[in-house]
Amino acid sequence: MAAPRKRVYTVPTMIWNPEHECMNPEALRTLQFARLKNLVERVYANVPFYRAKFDAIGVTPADVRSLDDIANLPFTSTYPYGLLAVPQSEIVEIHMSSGTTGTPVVDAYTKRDMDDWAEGMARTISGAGGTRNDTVQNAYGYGLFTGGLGSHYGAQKIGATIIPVSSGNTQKQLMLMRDFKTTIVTCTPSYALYLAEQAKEMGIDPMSLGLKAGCFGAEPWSENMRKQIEKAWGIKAYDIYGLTEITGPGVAFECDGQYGMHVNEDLWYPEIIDPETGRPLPDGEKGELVITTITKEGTPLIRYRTRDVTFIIPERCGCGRTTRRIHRLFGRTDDLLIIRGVNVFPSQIEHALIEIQGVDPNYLIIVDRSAQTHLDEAELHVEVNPSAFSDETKDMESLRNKIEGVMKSKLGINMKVKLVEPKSIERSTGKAKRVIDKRQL
Ligand code: DLL
Repeated sequence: MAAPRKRVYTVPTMIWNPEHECMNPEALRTLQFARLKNLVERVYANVPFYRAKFDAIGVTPADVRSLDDIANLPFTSTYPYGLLAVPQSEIVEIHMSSGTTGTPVVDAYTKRDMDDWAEGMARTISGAGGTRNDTVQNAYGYGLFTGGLGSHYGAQKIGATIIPVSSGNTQKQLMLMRDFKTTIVTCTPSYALYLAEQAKEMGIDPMSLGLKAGCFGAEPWSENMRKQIEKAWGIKAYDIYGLTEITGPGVAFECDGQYGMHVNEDLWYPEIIDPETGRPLPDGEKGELVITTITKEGTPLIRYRTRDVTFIIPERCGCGRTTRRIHRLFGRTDDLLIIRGVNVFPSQIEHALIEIQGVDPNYLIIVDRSAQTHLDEAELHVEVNPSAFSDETKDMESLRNKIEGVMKSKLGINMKVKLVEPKSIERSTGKAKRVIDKRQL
């Protein structure tokens, strides 16, 4: 019998974890099934919410006999509180976002969850060509938002030098890029364009800063925008995906091929479903992305409906990774607005308006992307209540300022408010049209 051959990887070193990213697809499915089974057992035993959902449709962990049986498990559509599947003492960090459905979501991580998150982001930054020799300027916001710390942990895991500058502070960003010779930038795509624009205004040629790549995500963007960013900076711009409920960024990322984002399937199992019927769709068909967090300990999610619309690219990627790719996102099944990276639901605006005296909760939000700054701009038209309508400019001015202040403090976005006459906003007998999105994404 021939001696067993030494395992040799012929893939480029940029693949952070060839063992999992280039796994034989059958072996990957076996691993996914083992992890799914373990997850189902854990949540059934520890999370009353899941046990009740399983019991309601007569499914027990013993009914999960193959990976395909995932289709028999119930979806999780909203992210309820109380999903902790481990004692609180096991939780080492929490993050939060305004939530993609309008209700705030809290994600609680154990030590292992933190490792998986860093792993997902290490693969992401490596996918963009990052190594320990790189300097990563992290301009995603630090704090409860997952973009900042998620990218931080990933960059740290690959041993790169991190500049934890967080978002904003444009002049300082450019100064840091120049002084510390940043090679990779991580931020929202709109901010990347804004930074380039500002650099030019300050007389700095962005190309002269010597960046080589950027990891951009957290908001919708387009191929056209990618071209603009790449041209302005002379870099490769990579699309990266994730959401707070499913740990944060690092769920899926582009490789050098820049066509579709590899899902870290050994950690987060993807499905595409028909959003109307809930029926699973085959690879290649466009629908709603559903994710099961097969290794998550703190707040695991079974078949979480992301509301993001994409398809799984059926062909294997030429980069050497065997993990499946999701196409660049097409949009969402709901009406979530992402303005400068901040998630806003029209219903949240409505709730905030209800509390302000003198205005009716009749409003229209117009979102556009400035041709000069490439940043999103939101204008909110609000109907003034007839009892509060005044000819005094200063009264109207102070009401307008008040609304702008409330929007900033409650929703975290700067909106230009325009007060309009009572009953001037078009009414509808069906669903009200609250949003006009003029952005060409
Ligand atoms: O935005 C996590 C993240 C941070 C991803 C940094 C990438 C980079 P949330 O604030 O919970 O989490 O928002 C998640 O943002 O459901 C999508 O609708 C949208 N989104 C995220 N990445 C992309 C992308 C973070 N690459 C929601 N393209 C998701 C389009 C994206 N939309």
